[in-house]
Amino acid sequence: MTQLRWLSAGESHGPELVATLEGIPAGMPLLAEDVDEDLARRQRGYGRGGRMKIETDRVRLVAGVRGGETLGGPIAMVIENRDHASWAGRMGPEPFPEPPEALTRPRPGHADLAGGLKYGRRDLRDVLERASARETAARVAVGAVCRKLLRSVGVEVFAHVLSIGPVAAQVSAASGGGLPLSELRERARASDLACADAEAAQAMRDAIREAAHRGDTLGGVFEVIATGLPPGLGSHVQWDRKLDGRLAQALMSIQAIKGVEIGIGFEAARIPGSSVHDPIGYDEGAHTFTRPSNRAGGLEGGITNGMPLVCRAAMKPIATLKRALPSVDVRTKEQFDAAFERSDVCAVAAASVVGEAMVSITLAGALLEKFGGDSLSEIARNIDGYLQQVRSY
Ligand code: EPS
Repeated sequence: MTQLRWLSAGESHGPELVATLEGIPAGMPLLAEDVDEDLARRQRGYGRGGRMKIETDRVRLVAGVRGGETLGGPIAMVIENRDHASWAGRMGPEPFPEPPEALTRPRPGHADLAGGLKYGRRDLRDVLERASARETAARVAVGAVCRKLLRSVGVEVFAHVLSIGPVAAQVSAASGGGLPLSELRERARASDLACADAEAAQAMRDAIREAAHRGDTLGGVFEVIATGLPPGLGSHVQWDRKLDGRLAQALMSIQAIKGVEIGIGFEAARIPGSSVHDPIGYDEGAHTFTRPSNRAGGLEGGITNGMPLVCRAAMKPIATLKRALPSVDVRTKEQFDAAFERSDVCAVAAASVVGEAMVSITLAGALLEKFGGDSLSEIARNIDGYLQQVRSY
């Protein structure tokens, strides 16, 4: 069994973000531009703040790739934080000549206070620098490599935004909203809010603009879909091998995500079983089982069933508010408004790209567990053999 492992490191205003990824087979074509495309998509979105005007995220592949192909060893990637240049004397590993001004007014909803208490830091910058969603650039880099592996075996992963604040798009793959998945993907790709419903996207922009005027922020819901998955990824036999549980953890670990659904999710709790479960048919010609609906979202018993995988994640509004909420200075215990430097008003479109990355990483891990080999050709052979077995079932 091949195990996919990865870690990220880096502070939001430190010199660089770093990611290492192990388990990707040898012989997979990989260029920096494959990663940069996803990094650029993570930076867009109506409602992003000033930081995205400073950064132009690009990856440097520093290990595990030679001549445009993976070697089978750990892949190491570096993304520069351009903004680091303006943090001289306040960020970086060397002792500071003068103690930098401490950030002492925690933002409600951010990691500031809980992290400060836990790690015993009185300058809350020591917490927020790592808690910041800037870290998601590293996840997107890891996800882009995993996406490349998935694509080489016919699996596509994409996301689209379903709602922002009170405004909802009138499309969904899980509820069979009508749009073919390829069109849903194309429309979402073309939208600055990753929303496939152009009319709703306009209303979302209006809502974001109004929130910005009020000094407020907005959250939303995005959906991640994976097509081309073979049946049989994940397993029912042990709790930590169930793919639905692993996907939920992967999505919930994204900064500001407060809820995850698979298939019709919470809706399944409100309607009878006969309206929830997807009937099973068989196509004699194609030697394949068929499902007229996909309310399960492609997973039964924690195992992929051959239908598209559909997950949704709910993002809370960003915790850094221009019109700050009441807070307490951790040194004096006096009541003050929370700290504000700058912030995004809405980052749901960006989070949807991070969602794609986290789903891609999870699926690549499950794929390698089932078909793992040391080279891409070995994996392709293993998949072919298994699919023959499935067809003759
Ligand atoms: C982000 C970079 C951050 C924030 C945002 C996401 O940069 P800065 O803190 O320098 O403005 O814009 O992070 C948050 C909203 C947060 O609460 O941490 C990025 O690269 O996505």
